[in-house]
Amino acid sequence: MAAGPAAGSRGRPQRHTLRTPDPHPAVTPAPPQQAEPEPEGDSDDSTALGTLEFTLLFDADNSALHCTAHRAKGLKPPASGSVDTYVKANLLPGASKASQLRTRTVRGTRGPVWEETLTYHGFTRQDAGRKTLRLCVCEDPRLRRRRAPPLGELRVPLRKLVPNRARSFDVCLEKRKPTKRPKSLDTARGMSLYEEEDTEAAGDERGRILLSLCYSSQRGGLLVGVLRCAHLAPMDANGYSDPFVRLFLHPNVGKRSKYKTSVRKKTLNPEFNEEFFYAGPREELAQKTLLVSVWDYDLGTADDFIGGVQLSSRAGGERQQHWCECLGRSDCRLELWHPLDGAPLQLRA
Ligand SMILES: [Ca+2]
Repeated sequence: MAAGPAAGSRGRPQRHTLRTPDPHPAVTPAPPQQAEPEPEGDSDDSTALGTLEFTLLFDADNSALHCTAHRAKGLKPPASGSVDTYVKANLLPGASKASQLRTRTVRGTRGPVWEETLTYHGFTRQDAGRKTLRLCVCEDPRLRRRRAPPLGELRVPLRKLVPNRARSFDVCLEKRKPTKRPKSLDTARGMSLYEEEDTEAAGDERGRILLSLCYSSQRGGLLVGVLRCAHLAPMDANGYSDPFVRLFLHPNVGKRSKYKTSVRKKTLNPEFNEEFFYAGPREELAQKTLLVSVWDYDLGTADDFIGGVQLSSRAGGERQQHWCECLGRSDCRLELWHPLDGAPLQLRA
């Protein structure tokens, strides 16, 4: 896939200005009848749609991207006249419900103040190097049948972020650019592919899982933590999944080998924080294979497989490192994000 910014993000009159964050942000939106002043010194097309103030923080240690939407100014009212707005965030390429976050709606003002932080969990340095954040200011569609186009949008290539340092922006909104329609609309699954313009990187479309491993010398066994998943593939018609995770340690003859987490309903970014225990000597466990699979729970029919990952001393890459480092010593807890494979898990001989 292309590592550069999303198409069309170059050479636009977009201004990313560094500013000191306001320690006492105003929290009261302007009254609806009061017109917002236009941004000063600029009345050309670049400011016609208004501006958006936001702060980005890439927390590299916790693999999280925080986007705080502060406020918009000078929004252009739609034909209907009312301005009830929220901010929608997507990571490109691969915009989908799995990577979509939104703020609450602020009603009746061209200068909405949200002061709300949206967080992408499982956001890695690799993501920062190749992803672009798209922020759209949208009308609340609740009372409208058709979804209106956004009032304006902007894009930030995330490779510019310095890890662990907050950066504030005050950027002019632009018109949504026309995008190519995909060849086939998967409407049966309700996937929001209509606004797709980029394809997801191969091997990342199933989502990822955060696992912790620790060999406990006190308890004499391996503790496996299923912490959370991120950007899971949607399997249900509503565009979401009802995920749960299965664990299987192989071979584990005569001992408990299988576990599963509880089901999290209607989410693509579930948090589990559940821990499971496999008894046995460290050297013996190190020779086994842990199969981790994520499933979409379906009432009355077979559950759908979303993706899986296999950890063992023969797995290769980070899957092998994670396993070997935690079983190579005692009482060392390591957390790591693993991308999920879409192919069903098969035990290697
Ligand atoms: Ca389901």
